Amino acid sequence: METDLPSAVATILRRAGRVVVFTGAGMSAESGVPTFRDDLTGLWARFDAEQLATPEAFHADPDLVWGWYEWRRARVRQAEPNPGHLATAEIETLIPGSVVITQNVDDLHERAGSRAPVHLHGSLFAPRCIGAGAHPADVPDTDPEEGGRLPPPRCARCGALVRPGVVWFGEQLPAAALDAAIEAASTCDVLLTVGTSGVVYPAAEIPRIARRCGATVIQVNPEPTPLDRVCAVNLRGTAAQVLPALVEAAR
Ligand code: BV8
Repeated sequence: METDLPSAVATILRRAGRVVVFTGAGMSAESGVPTFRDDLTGLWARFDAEQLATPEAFHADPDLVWGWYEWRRARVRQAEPNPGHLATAEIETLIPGSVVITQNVDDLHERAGSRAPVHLHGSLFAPRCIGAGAHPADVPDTDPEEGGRLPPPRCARCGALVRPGVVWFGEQLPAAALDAAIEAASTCDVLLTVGTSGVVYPAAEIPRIARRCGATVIQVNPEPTPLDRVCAVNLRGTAAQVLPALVEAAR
């Protein structure tokens, strides 16, 4: 589908020295990875993600929560980066010094060629134990068809339960990632916010910080979000349609 971009957007991007691409779950939707607002299915249908993505849920029912994350990790392993991920990596090549900041816990930006995406909410691929040492854990891949309760493994070094390497609601974001994201947002010329509902904090502050520091904020989302009023331009389209058109225009 031809995406007609306001010509001003092409000029804004072409003149940008430093670009931040800030992404949410909508970035991976066209890779077949459900967004955070999508209804859960199967065993987890009676929950919403915000209930399961908490330390309390894991301690109350480790097998339910670990099974959910392993099923999501298996789904991501089966997914492929979409043209939006590839265009994002292309922006890093076209405009050196650009930074990808993601709220997503999948590895699709990396697999599309993005060099060092900043993961504000951790990763499905970095499980660790809940012991004092937070030891990284090697976890065998599971079959996505299984999709059920699964007892979390025990740490090979200290015997504590292994947990997903993500940031749950009520947990602090990794300080280094948050600092890097704030630094990038404070010093960029353009921030593209792609596929996020902009409701989870402090990540949702990132586009607002960029705007306060004088950057031009451009949103890519088929739906309106609370970020609309922060943006100079709201492109009502999907990541896989709009981002490749943006890159073409910026060449
Ligand atoms: C914390 C990992 C300190 C786990 C996630 C104010 C300040 C600070 C904190 C708070 C605050 N107010 C409230 C809080 C608490 C809380 C919070 O923000 N709650 C919300 C619900 C109000 N924040 C926290 O707890 C954070 N920690 O602040 O620590 C602290 C400590 C104790 C007490 C207080 C404070 C930690 C938050 C991290 C949670 N972990 N993920 C996992 O993945 O399981 S968050 C999770 O939801 C995602 O990672 C993502 O970041 C977030 C939002 O999802 P989105 O990415 O935006 O996706 P969503 O589905 O919502 O929307 C998709 C969008 O894409 C839609 O707009 C749709 O239109 C669009 N779309 C769809 N298809 C496409 C598309 N766009 C483009 N193309 C398409 N094809």
